[in-house]
Amino acid sequence: KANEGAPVQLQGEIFRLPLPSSEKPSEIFSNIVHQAQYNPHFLPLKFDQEQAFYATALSVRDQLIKRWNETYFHFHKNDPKQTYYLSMEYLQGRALTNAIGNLEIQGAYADALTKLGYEIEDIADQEKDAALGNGGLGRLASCFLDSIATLNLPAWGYGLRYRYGLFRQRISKEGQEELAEDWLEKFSPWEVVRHDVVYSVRFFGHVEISSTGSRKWVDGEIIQALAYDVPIPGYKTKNTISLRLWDAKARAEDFNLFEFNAGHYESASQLHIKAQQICAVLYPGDTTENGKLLRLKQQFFLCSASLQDIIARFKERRDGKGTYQWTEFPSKVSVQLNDTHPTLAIPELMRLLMDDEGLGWDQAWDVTSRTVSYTNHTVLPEALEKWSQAIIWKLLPRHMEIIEEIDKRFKDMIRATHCDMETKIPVMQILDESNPEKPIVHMANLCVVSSHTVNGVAQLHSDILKTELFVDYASIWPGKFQNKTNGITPRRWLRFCNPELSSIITKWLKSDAWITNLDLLSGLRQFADNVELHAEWSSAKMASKRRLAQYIFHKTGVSVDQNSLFDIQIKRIHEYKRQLLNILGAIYRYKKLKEMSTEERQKATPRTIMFGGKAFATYTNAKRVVKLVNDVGSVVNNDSDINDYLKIVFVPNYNVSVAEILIPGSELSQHISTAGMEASGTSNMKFALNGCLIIGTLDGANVEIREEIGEDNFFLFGAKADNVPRLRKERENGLFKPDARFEEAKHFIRSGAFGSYDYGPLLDSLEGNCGYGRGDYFLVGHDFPSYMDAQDQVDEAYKDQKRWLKMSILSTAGCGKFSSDRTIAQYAKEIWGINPCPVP
Ligand code: B1H
Repeated sequence: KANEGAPVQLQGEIFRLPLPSSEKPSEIFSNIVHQAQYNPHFLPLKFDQEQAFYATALSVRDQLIKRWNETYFHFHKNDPKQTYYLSMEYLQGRALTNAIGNLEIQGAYADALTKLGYEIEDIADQEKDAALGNGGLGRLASCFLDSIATLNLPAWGYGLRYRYGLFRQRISKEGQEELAEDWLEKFSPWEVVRHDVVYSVRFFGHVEISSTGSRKWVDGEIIQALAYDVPIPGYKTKNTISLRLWDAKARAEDFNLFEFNAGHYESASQLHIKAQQICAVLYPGDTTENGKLLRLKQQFFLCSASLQDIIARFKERRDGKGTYQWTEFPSKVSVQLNDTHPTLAIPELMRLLMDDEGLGWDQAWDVTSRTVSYTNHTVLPEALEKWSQAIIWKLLPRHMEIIEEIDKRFKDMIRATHCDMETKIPVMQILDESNPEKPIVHMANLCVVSSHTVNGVAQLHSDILKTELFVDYASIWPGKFQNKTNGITPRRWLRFCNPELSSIITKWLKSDAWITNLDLLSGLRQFADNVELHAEWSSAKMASKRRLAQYIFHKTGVSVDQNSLFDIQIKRIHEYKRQLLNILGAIYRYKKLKEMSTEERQKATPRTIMFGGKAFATYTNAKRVVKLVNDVGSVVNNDSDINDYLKIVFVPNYNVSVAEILIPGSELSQHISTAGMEASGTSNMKFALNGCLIIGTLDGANVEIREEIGEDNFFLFGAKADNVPRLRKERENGLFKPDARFEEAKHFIRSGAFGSYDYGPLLDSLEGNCGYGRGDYFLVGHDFPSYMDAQDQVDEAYKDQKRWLKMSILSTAGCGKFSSDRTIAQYAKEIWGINPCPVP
């Protein structure tokens, strides 16, 4: 009665009230002006490109938030099963062009900015990359989010909000230098802090056992996880999902005011300092014990905060009969582990279910193992995580108990039901005590035992998982293993980064439906010989090459010939990726060009060989490769005899936005890892999609790309994965006869042709007895001759531009399979069991 006549209690409904539309071109201009005036992050004295970027981004954000709220409500109302993607890395890159592209308001924003006196490209160029990832694994997570939103799937991403993302690379005389990348220097216009989404995450402490025998983890340190949400818009849909990034902060009660006022500032705010460390950097160096502990804290922080959030949301859900039973959890929730980095989600979910919710072991295990699935991204032994049991006992005592119990029950199960496998227990068990000094936990084993599904990221890689790395598990659980070949989002990696080529494709296919149905690209095959298409295709490529040449000149001062073949290798610097093979080939090319007569030289195909990529700060041989490429470049690029035929460029600070310039301008790209070592690769897909030809080994997704685009359109070389172990053995037994060209290239470096730096240790890794990191473990010497032969074929093919253009068109035409839309649709159907839930 008292409330009669009072306004309707709006509660959450407020977010659904109609707003004045700001999507009309005429209103975008005033919205940007509004943001500049009412969201004043800067003094009102100037409105230059940077201010214009922030005002524009905030105006786009308003539109995203509107769609976002609708998506929340829609999911809430429909209550579908949801997937939560847990990843320590997301390589988002820039968001502005992507957001206005996905919302299809590119033209309206361009017009509004023109009115303000700006070009939209210059404004977009102001944005800093969000580089919360190292490489392919993090970029894959970001492509997946784009596809999840576009396919209207009910799924969220969870990650960490690192203060400093992947380091900024500077190239000096010494080689690579690393600098902190301050992506939050001003602020990020895309994130929304959720002050009402906060969870306590415990570290250290001990396990208390009650009189009834129940266990509880108590004491230790409590750090709070605070949610920052980043909206992820789908393409041509209202659906806008969330990437929830956790930041760490200490509680006010842990600030000791008394101590502080006594002048003991550090001890007064100890926990605040510790909280700041957790999300300070992506991948803190883990050569020290302290570094290892911090990395483990990061992993647990992500897992604990995300699972508490997932459980809180599950408890809010209702069907017709009221709240759900715990047994229904796996039919409402799926959790995907992006590699083993979030493995602790497994014991954390067990702990929350048993110790907080009161479930027994069997029930908790049933729920957990039907909820969690695991993607493996590498078979490299050094990347398979092994944590010392001691450090887990110290940081997470209750979780270590749970891991022990999982291991014990797994072994009991083998003995009881697979007694033929008993001898395999030592390699299958989760806890490994073979070195009594340092017992360890095998995270991948814990994942395989606890997940309902395990997948690899390309067919060859998934086969290797089933027949080698996880062969024994596959014999007891053959149905557990799947393949999900990686993909890339065609929006960012073709439509937005290469608008010229996109328009041509749309024109010839008479529709832009390929943007969400990439298989339609196969329709280009019928025009592969069409001279008109050739002319358009080549002029689009020239435009992108011109833009790339300008970028290179601006960043490095090297002027490159726009008519030369643009040959690119961009990826993390790693011995297995064999940038060393590429530069040795380039050195040999240089030496031969030097030795030629002027007439002979004039017959050569001019090339610009570009490298880009970061070396992990403590990976010495990788850093030597960076230095070598730069030293070779300095000599070659200043040699007037051969300048018209060869340039070698190291593009500094390779990241997502640099890739968006390099890939459209590429004609040849190198994916030349030792066979069996690159799980998939995803840049290979981006290059091929943009009409770039590939020189590569039969490794990772190269195998499937070659199948799709046709073997005539792929420059293949090198050992096959099956033969690699035998070739290593042969090498060890002194049966390897190096090619003369290989020896010549190495001698040339040793002769000091590229300066006085001591490349001895780098070259020594190619000599001697074979073993990891020595004796040419990566088979550079074995593959060198076939690599050089394939490079000769490239030079010949490029001389026939008609043939080259045809191959280029067929590359693009064959890339339908490599859309992350296809990958995600398969995950949704075959692993997650979720269905589209489009906002009307
Ligand atoms: C991939 C990683 C990775 N595989 C450890 N594994 C890391 C391992 O910070 N760490 O400790 C970070 C990343 N990254 C890559 O995943 C594969 O090498 C690529 O071949 C693959 O395309 C990509 C996505 O599946």
